[in-house]
Amino acid sequence: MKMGTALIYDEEMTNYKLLWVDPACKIEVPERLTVSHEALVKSGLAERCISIPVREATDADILLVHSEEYLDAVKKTPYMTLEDLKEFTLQYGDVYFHPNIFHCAKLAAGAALQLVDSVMTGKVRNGMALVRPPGHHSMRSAASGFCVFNNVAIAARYAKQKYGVKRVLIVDWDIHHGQGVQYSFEDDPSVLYFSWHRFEHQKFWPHLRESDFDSVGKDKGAGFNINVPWNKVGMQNGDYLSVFCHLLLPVAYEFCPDLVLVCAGFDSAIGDPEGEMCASPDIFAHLTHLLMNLAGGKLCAVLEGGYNLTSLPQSVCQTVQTLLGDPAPRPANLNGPCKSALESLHCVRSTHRQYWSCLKHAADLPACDISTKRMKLAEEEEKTQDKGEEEKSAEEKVWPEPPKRVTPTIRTAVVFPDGVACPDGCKPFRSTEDLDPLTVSKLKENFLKDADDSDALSTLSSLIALVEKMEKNEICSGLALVHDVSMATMCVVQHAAAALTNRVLVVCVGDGKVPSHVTEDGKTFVVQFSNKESEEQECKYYIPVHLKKGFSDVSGFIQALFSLVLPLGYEYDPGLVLLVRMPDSGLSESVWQHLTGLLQGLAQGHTLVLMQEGEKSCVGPTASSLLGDAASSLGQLLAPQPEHVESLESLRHRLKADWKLLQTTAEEMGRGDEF
Ligand code: X5A
Ligand code: ZN
Repeated sequence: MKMGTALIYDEEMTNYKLLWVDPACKIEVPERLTVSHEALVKSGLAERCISIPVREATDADILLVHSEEYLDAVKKTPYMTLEDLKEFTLQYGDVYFHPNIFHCAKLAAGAALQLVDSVMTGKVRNGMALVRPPGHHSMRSAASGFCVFNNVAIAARYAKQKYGVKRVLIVDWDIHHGQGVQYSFEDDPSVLYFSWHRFEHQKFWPHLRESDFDSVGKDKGAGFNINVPWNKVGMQNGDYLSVFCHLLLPVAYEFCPDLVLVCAGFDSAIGDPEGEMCASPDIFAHLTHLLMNLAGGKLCAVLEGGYNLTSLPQSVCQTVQTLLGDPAPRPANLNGPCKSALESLHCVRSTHRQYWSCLKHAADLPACDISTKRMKLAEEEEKTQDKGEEEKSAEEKVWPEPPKRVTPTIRTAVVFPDGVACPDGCKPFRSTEDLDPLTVSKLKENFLKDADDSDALSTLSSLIALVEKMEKNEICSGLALVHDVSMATMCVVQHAAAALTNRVLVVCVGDGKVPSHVTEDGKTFVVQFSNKESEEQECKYYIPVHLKKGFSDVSGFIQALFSLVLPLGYEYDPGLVLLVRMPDSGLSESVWQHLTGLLQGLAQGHTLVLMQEGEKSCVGPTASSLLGDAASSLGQLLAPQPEHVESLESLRHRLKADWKLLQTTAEEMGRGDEF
C-alpha cells in the first residue's frame, strides 16, 4: 500500500460537558471521545496511523457555511455565565453550550479541514478525525442536535475552494438526518449528499418533513440529495448493505466524486440508545471498504454521533482498521433486508430514477403511497399509545465483541512463470514442501494426463498450496499467471471442494470452460460473465451473466457488479474468492481493478486471481488492487445499454427468491412480516 491513514484527535475536545440537567443531551459526553481514542491505541491501530495535529478553523472557514450573525453569537459564549448559557441554548433544539465549546467547535471543524488538507495534498490516502462537538445538524444560523459548526459541510466547501475539487460525495451513515448538510447543499449539484436515518414516518427527531425520501434537492441540485428514511428500528447488517448495493454505490459510481467525506456517526450501530438499530460494529468495515475505491481512495471520515460507549469504540476501530487497508471480517448474520427497509429502498429508488441513469429501470412507487401511510399512522397513534410489554432497552443489548482482525504478514503471494517480474510489495510463491504423493498423482491423472509437464505440475501444486495457506490465514491473497486458466480453475475448485472447509465463490470474467457442474451442497458458487450465450444451464450455484455487447458497456458491468455479484457474494459468504480472468475477456483494466477491489470485501480478503500467462499488462493493476490500493477512476458513467439492463434485471428477478439480498422492493415478504 502506497499512502497512509491520518488520525486526527486532540484531547482538548473532551474539555466541555453538559452543566445542567437535560435528558435530551445527557448522552453527549466527553467519554465518547476518550473511549474511542483509547480503543485505537490499545488495539495498536493508532500507532499505524499518521497522527496529524488539529487546528482551529478560522472565521473565514466557518463563514463558508455559517452566517456572520451566528458566528458572532457563538463567539460570545465563552464569556457567558451559566444562566446566560442556558438561556442562549434555549433558542436551539437538543444542544447545549459550555464556556469551552466554542473553542472545541473550532477545533472540530479545523480537524476536518486538516484531514482534507492531508488527503488532498497526498500526504495520506485517507483518514479519520475524532471530534466533538459533532456537526451535521448545525445550520447556517443555528446550533442543533449537539452540533455547533457543520464540520463536514465546511470541509466540503473548503475542498472545492482550495483544491478545485469538482464533485464531493458526502455519505452520512449516522442514524440521524444531517439536515444541516442537506440545507447547505440543497441546490448544489457539485455536492451529492446521501443520508440514511431513523424516521419512523416523522415521529423521530428532528421530525422534519424534508427528511423523507421525496426531498431530492432543489433547482440544479435536484437529484443530488438522497434521503433513506428508516421507518422501523432494529435495522440490521443486511438492510444497510442492501441500500449500499442497490442505491448508494451505483449512484456514487455514476456521480464519480473527486473526494468522499463521511459523516461517520456510529449511533447506527447496535446498542445505541438513539438509533435502536441492530447492525453489528463490523458492518462499518464493509461500508468503509465499499467506498474506498471511489475518488481514487480519497476518503475523509469525520466522527458525528455514537452514544453507546461499548459499540462506539468498536465501530471506530472497524472503520480505521479498514482505512488502513486490513481486509474486512466476514460479516456475521447477514439476513436479507426486512420489509420496511425494502419499502424505503423502493421509494427512494423510484423517486430518484428520473435523476440517475443507473436507477432508470427501478419500479414505480409502491401502490400504497407513503404519504397515505403517514396519515394512517397519525390516526393509529392515538389508539396505541403505549405497547404492552417493555422491550429491552438498547443499552442492555448484548452482542459479541468483534474478533481481532489478524492480517497475515504475507498480503499478496504471486505464482508466476520464470522470467516474469514480481510486482513491488508482492511475494513470489512456489510450493516448497512436496505435496503428498496422493495429491500429486491425482493432479497428474486429472489434469496432466497427456503431457508429462513438470512446469504445469509445479504451478498447479503451488496453487493448491497457496489456497491451503489462505484458508489457514497465513497468506491473504494471491495472483497467478497460468498457461491454461480453465484447467487451473478446475483444479483449484476440485481441490477446495474435496479438501478445504471453505465455500468458494468463483467469479469468472470471459468465456471459457468453468466448473459449472457444481455440487448441490453449494460448496462452490460460480458467477460467469460471458460475451456468448452460455450452453450451461443456470442453477442456484451457477449463474451465467450474459453481456450482449461484451465488456464495452462499462456502466452495464458496474451495474451487474452492484445489483448482482456483490449482493450474491455477501449472502453466499465464501471463505475464498477465486477471480478468474479468461484470455481475451476484453474487460478494461480499470473496471477489472474495481471488481478486484470490491470482491476483497468478501472472504476476509482471501482472493486468488487467475490470469492467462500472456496478460502481463494486467499484472500491475491487479497486484496493486490486491495490495489494497484504490482503483483508478472510471469517470462519470453513462447510461448502461437498455438491453443489457433488461437482461440483468430479468436475471435478478429470477434469482431473488433464492437470494434475499437481490431484492429491491417489498412485493414479496422481507424479514419480519409486519409493516
Ligand atoms: C450528532 C448526533 C443527535 C442529536 C439527538 C437529539 N446528534 N435528540 O448524533
Ligand atoms: Zn446521530
